[in-house]
Amino acid sequence: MKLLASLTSPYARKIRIILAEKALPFELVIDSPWEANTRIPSLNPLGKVPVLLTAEGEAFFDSPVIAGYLETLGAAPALLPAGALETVRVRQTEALADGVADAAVAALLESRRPDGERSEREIAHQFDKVERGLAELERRLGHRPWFNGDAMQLGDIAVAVTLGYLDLRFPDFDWRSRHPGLQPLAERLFARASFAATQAPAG
Ligand SMILES: N[C@@H](CCC(=O)N[C@@H](CS)C(=O)NCC(=O)O)C(=O)O
Repeated sequence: MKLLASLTSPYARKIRIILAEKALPFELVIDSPWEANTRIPSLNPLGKVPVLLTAEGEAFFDSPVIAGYLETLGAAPALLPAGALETVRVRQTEALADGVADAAVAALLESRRPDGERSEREIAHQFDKVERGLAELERRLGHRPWFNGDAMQLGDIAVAVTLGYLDLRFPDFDWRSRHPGLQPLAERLFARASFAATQAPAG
């Protein structure tokens, strides 16, 4: 099994963490869709990482689909519950966390546009999504240790990965003081070996 990923993608990090938590062997192939010689568009027509290549040569994308595939391999710990409705609820947490990451990525790309092309209005529009998304995640978590069920699941991983991405790209945003209710869960997950081993390189 091969995972094509960039080292800074939050979606790819989510998958690397799942692979580590489940101790599934895989080869990490570093590829960036922004590089001229990238293989990504030949495997994913959307031209995005991550892409998972199975041992049989099947390509899976995007990250929620890859997470679903990895669950079918049956390796412990289960990161999705047995029940269909409970699974939808975990997927909702994941979708909200991924959506916050989508908005943060869009804000970053906009902020990197040259002077005269950059829209501060667009950046603010994306940060409204980040802010609303984090507020809703904080509300949903309340004082519980996990978003869904009584053990770490896919939703918890997705949320912590998104918060880690905000630390990487927007350290001044300071989600900890804006949404302190998310901090205990995030710090617990950041301390896990799977998170430590997949931290993005600085820069
Ligand atoms: N929904 C996708 C998002 C993947 C994504 O946006 N990846 C970014 C890197 S963080 C990418 O490859 N962008 C290249 C592009 O949009 O052309 C997923 O969950 O896998």
